[in-house]
Amino acid sequence: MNQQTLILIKPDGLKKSLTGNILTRLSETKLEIVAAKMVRVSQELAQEHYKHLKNKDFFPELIKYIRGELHQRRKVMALVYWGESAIQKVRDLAGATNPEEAEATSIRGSYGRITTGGIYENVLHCSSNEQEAEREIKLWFEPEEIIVDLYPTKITQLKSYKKRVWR
Ligand code: DAT
Ligand code: MG
Repeated sequence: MNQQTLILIKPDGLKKSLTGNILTRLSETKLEIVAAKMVRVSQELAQEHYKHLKNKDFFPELIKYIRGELHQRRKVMALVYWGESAIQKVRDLAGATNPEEAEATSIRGSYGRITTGGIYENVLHCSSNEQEAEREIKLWFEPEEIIVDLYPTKITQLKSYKKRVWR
């Protein structure tokens, strides 16, 4: 079954110059990239993305981490991968959430670490199921940023609309 999944290359992955390595590993899946961009993550976006973890002790640090406050890299790379069993293929390649438990050859096993402060720096995020993938893709991307139609859309008339354009 064809699926789509959200991937984020997290600030530690960017700081360690792992973007190329991670994309190369992901290309083993033969999935198709249907969207990609660099994002400066707002407090609101970070909290919404990780809302299922908001009661955890590590939540405040997790928000700082995904916003790049721990790596002086205030950006993540966001991508949508599409194809047969995309969610499981990417999860398998990514490895376990805890990088110390992740299989050594997985992406997190190869490049992740746990900081002395207990943060799981696991270099990438990937959606965990179809419902989460839909929620996350709609949170991170506008329909026109994705080159295929993944979910139903509608046209809406915006009354007063301000937009930044090239001067
Ligand atoms: P995943 O990123 O594998 O989907 P998750 O959604 O359960 O895992 O957690 C999101 C992130 O939160 C995870 O990438 C790292 C962090 N995290 C999860 N459990 C943690 C823990 N016990 N201690 C520290 N950080 C944790
Ligand atoms: Mg998750």
